Amino acid sequence: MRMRRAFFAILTLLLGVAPLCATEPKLRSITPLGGQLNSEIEVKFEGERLQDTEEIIAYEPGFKIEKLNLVTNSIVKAQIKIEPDCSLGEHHFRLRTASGLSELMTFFVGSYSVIEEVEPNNNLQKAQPVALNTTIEGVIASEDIDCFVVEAKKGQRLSGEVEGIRVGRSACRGQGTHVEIFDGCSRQRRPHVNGHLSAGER
Ligand SMILES: [Ca+2]
Repeated sequence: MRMRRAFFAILTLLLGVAPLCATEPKLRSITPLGGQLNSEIEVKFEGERLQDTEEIIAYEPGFKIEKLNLVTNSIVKAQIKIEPDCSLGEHHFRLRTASGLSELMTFFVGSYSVIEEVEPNNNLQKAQPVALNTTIEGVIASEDIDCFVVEAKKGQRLSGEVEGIRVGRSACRGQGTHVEIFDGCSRQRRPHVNGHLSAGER
């Protein structure tokens, strides 16, 4: 009799927990992944059960949510102002809905204007032309090569930086970033200069 009571109590507890988990918001992505300092951009949050979003929580100062638009159950759009005093680098956003908090997602703030990567750009012949002092945003779904071409004068210093974040541990295991610079005329690889070019991942 004591055993039957114990079984009944555990079953009731499990049945009570299941509906609570199903109401929590699920945040899968933020696009764009970053923005320029002192600008206003539209940011799209995609996931599940986002229809009752009430707030975008920014964990660092420097963001002003101008407008919140609940598009569908899986898409929320927000007009976000990146204030002049916002710090450069990685920031963190989370959605608060009437039924819970979403996962934490990262958002990068840079000093340059942001453009999207355009595929195909997998070899030097198809390199995407970009202006200097530009941030290029893209997503690596699997192994990929991205080529970009910039115009520079002889002797001009060129600095490049890669910031990458893994989305899902198992799908991206072993993934890394690597940067090479080629001379546009001779197509010869140029040696890296210490401190001027870096690639990183987390
Ligand atoms: Ca590519």
